[in-house]
Amino acid sequence: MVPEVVQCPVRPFDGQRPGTSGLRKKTSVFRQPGYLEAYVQASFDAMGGIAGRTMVLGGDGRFFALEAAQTILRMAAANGATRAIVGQGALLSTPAASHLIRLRGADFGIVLSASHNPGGPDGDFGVKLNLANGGPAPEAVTEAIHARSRTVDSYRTLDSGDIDLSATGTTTLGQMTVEVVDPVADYADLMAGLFDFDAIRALFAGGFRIRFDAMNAITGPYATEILERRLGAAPGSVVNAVPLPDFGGLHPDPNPTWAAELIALMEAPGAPDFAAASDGDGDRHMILGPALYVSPSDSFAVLAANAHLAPAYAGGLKGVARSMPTSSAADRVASALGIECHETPTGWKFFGNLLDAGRATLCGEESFGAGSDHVREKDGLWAVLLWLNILAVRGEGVAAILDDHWRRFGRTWYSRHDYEALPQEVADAVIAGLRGQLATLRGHKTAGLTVTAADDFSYVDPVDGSVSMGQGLRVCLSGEARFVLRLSGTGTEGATLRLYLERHDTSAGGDVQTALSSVAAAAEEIAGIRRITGRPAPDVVT
Ligand code: G16
Repeated sequence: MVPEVVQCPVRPFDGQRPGTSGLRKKTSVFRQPGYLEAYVQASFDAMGGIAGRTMVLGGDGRFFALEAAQTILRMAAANGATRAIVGQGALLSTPAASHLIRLRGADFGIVLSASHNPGGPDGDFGVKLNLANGGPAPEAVTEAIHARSRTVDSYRTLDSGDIDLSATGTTTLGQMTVEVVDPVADYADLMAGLFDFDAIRALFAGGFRIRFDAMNAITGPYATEILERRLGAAPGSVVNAVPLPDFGGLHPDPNPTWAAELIALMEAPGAPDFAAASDGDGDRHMILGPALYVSPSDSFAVLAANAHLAPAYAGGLKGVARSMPTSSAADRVASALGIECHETPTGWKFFGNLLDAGRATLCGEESFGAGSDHVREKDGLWAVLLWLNILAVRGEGVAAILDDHWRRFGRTWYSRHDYEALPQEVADAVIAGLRGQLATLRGHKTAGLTVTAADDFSYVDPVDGSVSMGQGLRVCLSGEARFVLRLSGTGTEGATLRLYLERHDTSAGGDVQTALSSVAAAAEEIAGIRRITGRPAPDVVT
């Protein structure tokens, strides 16, 4: 018997405005009766309805994802979708979901993840919407979802039970076909087509040692299949390899603070030749060499400078793009290569048009994200594989490659200081204080530096002309230095201030924080973060 479509009343919920990357809230907020349903119905309505459409569905396996997947499947069927392609166990990394949407010509995808935020009943949950190009819904759509969420008063669902997502195969839910697929296979095949797997295999066969920390999150099955099974890395190279609903209590954010164990391993004698970590949903990466942390901005610049060594990019890059707070290291590479370099607001959604229009091949962000036009999301394992391809072809280690890069392009010293979980009004006061000074800062001297320009970044998309205002406060300083201040759009507790520090020179060695001390002093003198917040130091330094 075909289950009945039912129309359930629901009240609109406040605050269903997608942030930098989808709607992220405490899991307990998402578990309120009707909360997920109201948001999903608003999303379907904002897309003009989903009748006759095909949806991809998956996520990073965090707590509440399986339940949410069943709810969304029932709603998709009741709203007239004809097909749902679901990762087995409701698992799909963000880049794999993006690939599946493109591969299967799906109309949209939903990824259940709060990315690098912790999971579990007391952690975070999130819903991301991607469109037919495989990329995150652009601002026009996320704003339409928010607008609809304020008026939605009912949702459509099926009067039916759960379906089995634990095994691959095809079934039906009402009139909708549900195809449960292996979450890893298509993505692994894509990677095999981009990179020189023979060269990487030879590298591992020659004794090259790698440690990949999947942080009990989604990349475990992908990394095990690709690195260990297909490329021959030693068994056990991938650690924390099973996705757990609460990430085993880990904070699945690949940075020196939250991947401290991996950092310690790489600092110790006998460290592997190369290490990497990824985040909750598999779109971020951190790269390490023995006693060496590669800043994400440098990682992106190195990838851009060496991408031609991988088969997929052997013909050269059409252009590169980076988010505004990301360091200018990649700009110098683009200039040497004679290719376009775009500066976008923070959020992968801003790269979509550039990738679709063939204006950029590689995109990167300071927040441990890099990717290419192979999908429309950043991609952690892709970055790791491109690094391995480069190491294999050049026959050099991470340190030698970085040293060579800095010799060629100079060094862009870079660090981000995060002040987390601040009372919203306190964080707003810091932002307002700096914004109020922007017009008069030019010529101001402090900490041996002079302000050369200051503004509130706005972006005009060169492809569709859309304008995004208020995307971060920039203060440029003499000596090729600058600082940037903005509020995070991905936190779920209070407000997080991000201070980005940068300075370029021709030296290579030394301590990053020391190299940036005058920029940090200038930022404090001008913006007064510690003075206003009363915090003696940042919570996280990357
Ligand atoms: C998301 C976005 C990225 C952004 C990052 C941090 O990544 O896709 O573009 O750089 O958040 O954003 P914010 O500084 O606003 O917190 P993810 O990996 O969390 O999806």
